[in-house]
Amino acid sequence: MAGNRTFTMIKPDAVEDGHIGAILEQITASGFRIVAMKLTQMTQRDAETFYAIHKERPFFGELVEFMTRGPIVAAILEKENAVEDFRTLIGATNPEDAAEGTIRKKYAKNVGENAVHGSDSDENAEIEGAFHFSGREMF
Ligand code: 3AN
Repeated sequence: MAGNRTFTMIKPDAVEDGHIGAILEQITASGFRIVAMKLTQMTQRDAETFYAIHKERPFFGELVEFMTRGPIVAAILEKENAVEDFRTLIGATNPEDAAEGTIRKKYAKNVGENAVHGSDSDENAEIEGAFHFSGREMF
């Protein structure tokens, strides 16, 4: 199955703003199948572990605070070339640089509160999916 799954989160800003339905509609209309999904909230320890790769970055504290402030939707998605195609669908990290029609262009507020996460490699998709879901939650 390598290469056809990615992991996403609809982040607290987009959940607070009521965009879960619209974002899921755009994801499924773009050909992604939902393999696993839940509404959940990350603890401080969860966020520090999930984003450990960024722990030396100046925005780490802000990132952890933001990602834990409210519920998120976590999901595993399946499609051929999932990681790359999903990164294209969500657009650039900074919504100012994101292409027209992308999820971040439509719903992100700024580079920190940027509405959605998308894995950046097949390896990270696997790690991130396994962080949030057990095998019996994947379909
Ligand atoms: P992406 O999510 O597009 O892969 P990364 O991996 O560079 O972007 O950053 C991970 C997360 O850290 C971003 N989704 C964003 O929420 C946050 N982030 C990135 N750069 C900044 C920044 N300059 N200031 C605040 N938060 C940031």
